[in-house]
Amino acid sequence: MAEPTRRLFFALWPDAPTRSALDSAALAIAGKRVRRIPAANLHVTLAFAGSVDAVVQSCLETGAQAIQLPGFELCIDVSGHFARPRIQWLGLSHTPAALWELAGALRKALAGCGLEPEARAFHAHVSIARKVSRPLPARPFEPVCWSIGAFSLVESVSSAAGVQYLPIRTWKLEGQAASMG
Ligand code: 2AM
Repeated sequence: MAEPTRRLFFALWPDAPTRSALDSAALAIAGKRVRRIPAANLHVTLAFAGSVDAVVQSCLETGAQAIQLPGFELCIDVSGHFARPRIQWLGLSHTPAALWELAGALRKALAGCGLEPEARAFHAHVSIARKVSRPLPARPFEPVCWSIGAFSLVESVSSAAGVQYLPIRTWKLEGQAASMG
């Protein structure tokens, strides 16, 4: 019998005020006529593992545990569109070096567990609406600045009701911001 698997990814998982601010920004961009991704699902993917068994999950957790990087601040202040997956997103006009480092370290951890390297380059974003064929017109929104003190391993669970993301483990980053994220 095939091993049971879980669909996993590493992410920046917003605290409640950040989630609410991201949802307000998403509403400002998408308006009410576009079906938005539910507020509870908003996040920044750092590295995508896909469907993995318990052995690989444990390897990923060991890899994540070994990461020693500082906390940092980021500001989500732009919106854009990915044409092929038809996603409208919120993103950053400036990606902090610490965020590149964290995403890079997690991609290395994935590779160390035998997973295929990701085909796409890291592009920090929060998906806000799917099945958007053309970029939504630029509209002003209040930038969302976010203290990143931790990152999470998240499970994607699909059901008839839709997809749900469940953070299953969180690791703190070093430094002052660690207690805030
Ligand atoms: P998206 O928001 O750009 O769609 C859970 O599915 C998360 O993992 C989503 O944030 C999604 O990114 C990302 N994801 C899904 N499939 C992926 C893939 N094949 N490669 C990289 N990231 C992926």
